[in-house]
Amino acid sequence: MFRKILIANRGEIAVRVIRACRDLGIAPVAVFSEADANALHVRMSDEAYCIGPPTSTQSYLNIAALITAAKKSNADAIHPGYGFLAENAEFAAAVAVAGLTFIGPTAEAMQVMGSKTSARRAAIAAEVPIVPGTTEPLKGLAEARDIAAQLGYPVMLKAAAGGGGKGMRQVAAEGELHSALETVTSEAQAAFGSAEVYLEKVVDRPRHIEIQIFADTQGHVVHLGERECSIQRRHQKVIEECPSPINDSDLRQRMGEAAIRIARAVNYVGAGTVEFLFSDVSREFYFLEMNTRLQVEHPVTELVTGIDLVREQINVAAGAVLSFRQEDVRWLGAAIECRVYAEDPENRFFPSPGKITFLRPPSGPGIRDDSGVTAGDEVSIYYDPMISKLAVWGSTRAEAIDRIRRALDEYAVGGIKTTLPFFREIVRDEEFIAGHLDTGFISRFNERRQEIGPERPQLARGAQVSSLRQDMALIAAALSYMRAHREASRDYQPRDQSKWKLAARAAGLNREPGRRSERR
Ligand code: MV4
Repeated sequence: MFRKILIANRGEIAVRVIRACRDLGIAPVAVFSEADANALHVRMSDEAYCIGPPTSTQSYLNIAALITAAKKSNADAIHPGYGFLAENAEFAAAVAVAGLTFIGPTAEAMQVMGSKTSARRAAIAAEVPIVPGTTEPLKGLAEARDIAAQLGYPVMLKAAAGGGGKGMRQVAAEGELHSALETVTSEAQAAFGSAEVYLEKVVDRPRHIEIQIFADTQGHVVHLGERECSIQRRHQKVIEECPSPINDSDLRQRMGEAAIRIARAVNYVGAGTVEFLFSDVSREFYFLEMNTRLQVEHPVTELVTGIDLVREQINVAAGAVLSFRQEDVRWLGAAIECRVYAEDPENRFFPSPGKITFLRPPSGPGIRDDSGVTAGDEVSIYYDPMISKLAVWGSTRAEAIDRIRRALDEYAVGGIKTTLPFFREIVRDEEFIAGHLDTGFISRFNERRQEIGPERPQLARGAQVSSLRQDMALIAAALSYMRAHREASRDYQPRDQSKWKLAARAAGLNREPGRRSERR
């Protein structure tokens, strides 16, 4: 087993990997940019190395600086987390060349899955259904026209080096094909350094359902069931669940076996996720892409299967056999996760950097909060503004929804805007409760919201609360706290607070403070 693991990441996922290291008795080594010198993941490690200026390209994406830190610390292995270099084959190869273990699949498996066209060819070889379309790069407009006509419009143009919704465009009719092809081709070249583009037929209102797989170096490959990730905003997942509300054990088995065949086709090792589009109408699923990393939403699978995916990643990377077999995997109850962002949902999800002045995460039965921050921390503009993942477990989906409602109401963050109020509305939405989830969920939800209007009608959407009113609310909250505290206390308290009361009454604050105020 490893003695020391360097974590080439930051934020909540670095904290998650540190926790797995502690559970295994392995010393975690942190790295940090100049902006993160005081970050939680640094404070939680025994040892930490500065790897450069705040900009990601100069720090968390700096392969040479990371390898230098790993060597200096005498680490045996590197865990990449997700994002940054997690799916970078060059990094995986550089780690191996430095004589260290990369906690993840081989560079070769990453390369095959990195190109969406070669991933589609791998799926065909594994006899897994893919979305109808091409598996070789398009050679030009004439070929694109022929194939699109065969597939039938609408079609989707996608960049082979893209993925996760980056570099794709829907084409409704042949008249739009020429300009769409030019746009996607030049965007692909600019964004990914590859102009390769392919075609897919559009799946109408699909669900995004993905299968967690796990493989060891001795040829054991298992699946841990599905996650439903259809609720997305601008191709970013917002809420994830396990199991999918449309799950039945037959579908799970068929998708799970398909995912295992794909993993075997590329000699996969470690944790991986096979994404499918699923049509409620036909109940067919189609391979979309494979993510060769631990995913943000892994906690919902952990809550339902009871398996620690990060610990298993480390075990497998150290050469151990998987600690469980397929028949040991049991799915119990339901889990739901919300990604909490430092963004203002009342202002088009604009980033809300700044100091977290107050933080009270929820707790209690079935609650898990994977956070990368504490009170007093600064949310900077340099990185993804996700500050935590709130995940809950319940014995049924209905119980999980009750718990996540309660947990979201308990969750209090001061100093910055967060997406918590947005989630409080979603988890009360009828369509969400009914499990009617597909790619159009968020836009339909936003339409419903506009019809109903804001939750608190006295405060129009986007309206600013003056700083005076905020201060008044703070004083009122303090007064209410003092009163409650005095009433609960056995100690004698002179009832001589009249100056405060008078001042509060004069200020028109003789009311209960709003219980959902985000600012404290
Ligand atoms: C699609 C699609 C419909 N047909 N491909 C791919 C990456 C993902 N983030 C969005 N992707 C889609 N690919 C074909 N052939 C629809 C989407 C899609 C989507 C998929 C799942 C969940 C939300 C989505 C929102 C917009 C588009």
